[in-house]
Amino acid sequence: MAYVTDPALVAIERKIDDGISLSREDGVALLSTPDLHTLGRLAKAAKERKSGNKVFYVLNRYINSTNVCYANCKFCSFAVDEFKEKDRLVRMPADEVFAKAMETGPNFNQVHIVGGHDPKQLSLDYWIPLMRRFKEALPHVQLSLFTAAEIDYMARRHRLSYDEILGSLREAGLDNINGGGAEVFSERFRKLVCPNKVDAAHWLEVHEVAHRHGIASNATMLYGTVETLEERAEHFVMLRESQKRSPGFNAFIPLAFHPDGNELNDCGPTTGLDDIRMFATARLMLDNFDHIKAYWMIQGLKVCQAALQFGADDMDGTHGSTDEERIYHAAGTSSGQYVDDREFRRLIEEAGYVAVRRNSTYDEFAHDWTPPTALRETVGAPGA
Ligand code: V47
Repeated sequence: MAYVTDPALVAIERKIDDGISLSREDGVALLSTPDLHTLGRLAKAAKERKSGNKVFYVLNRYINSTNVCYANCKFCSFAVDEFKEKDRLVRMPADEVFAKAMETGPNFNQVHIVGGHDPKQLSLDYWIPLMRRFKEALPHVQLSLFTAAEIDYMARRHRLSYDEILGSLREAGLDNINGGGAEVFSERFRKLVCPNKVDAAHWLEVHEVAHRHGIASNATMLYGTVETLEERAEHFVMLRESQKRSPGFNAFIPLAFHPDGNELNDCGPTTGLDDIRMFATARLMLDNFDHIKAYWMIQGLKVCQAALQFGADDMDGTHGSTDEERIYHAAGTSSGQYVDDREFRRLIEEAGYVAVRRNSTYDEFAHDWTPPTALRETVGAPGA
């Protein structure tokens, strides 16, 4: 029998053993417990019940196609004012986004693209032909595009319902919606920090409608600014309820705040222990999510490797390039732009797990899988 030093965790362990979902109060207890050993033991066991000895990674290409954004979120260092900051402005024509994906070579399984609320780029006229072009050239590459905030913005601009816009995007090949834009669902937080962004109810609705169209998705929480532990715990409960109403979330990704160059700079960075608590609490609160992602670019490779002992079962992807990620690099991440897949395998095996290559929807591939020869010849030499 393991020794539990925090009495609050005794009742929580009993609930988990009985298959009872944890409450908001349990979430706060997990986020504040000094008993990290028990937290880790419970989260690791929960991970192993879901994904056994597997930990996932993906060969992917990451692109921020525009950094023009009119949302003005206080945590953001990425967005530019297109008139005042022309030297930092990135707004890629569709041909450039396509060429960047193609230069990765044929051997990858996901293209991940997010941008800003850019009125010139967030339109169906831009995205539908580009998505079709991707699917024609690289049918094995899943399209993980947009956040719910971008989809809400695009739907409002086109005066379309979520059902209509997501139907069109699915038809053009959208496989997965990225988890960003969730921030913290609390109304108090959103009013203070991101008042111009989609509210919680609409963020959840976009994902729920997407799931009904067969589009998978992820969810996130931005932690480490002005939110309370109660607000973090409530965010988990809201995600779990949404997953019950309309299943389709694959992974939850805790997003640690990065303070450089934004208005919340005084909050400072998160600590490694904050990060570890978030992975473990997410795993225990989100009992109807299969995957908790420790994204190397956000918490760094070493914290993410440690997170594998605290409930995480995914490290995200290679990124396949040198200069494409801007959200975290503008805000001061010290992670690079690219991780070789051999490095993921080493980190995962050192942690005692089996490394499994995946795509956005967690289909599994052999590490040395390559697309059929005919496709390789049309696309070019194997890369990434
Ligand atoms: O919504 C912005 C966050 C998100 C900062 O689905 C920041 O696999 C920390 O969609 N410090 C967008 N976070 C990124 C996104 C994403 C990220 C990782 C994985 C997935 C996935 C999707 O980035 C935003 C916001 O929450 N963000 N600025 C910052 N300074």
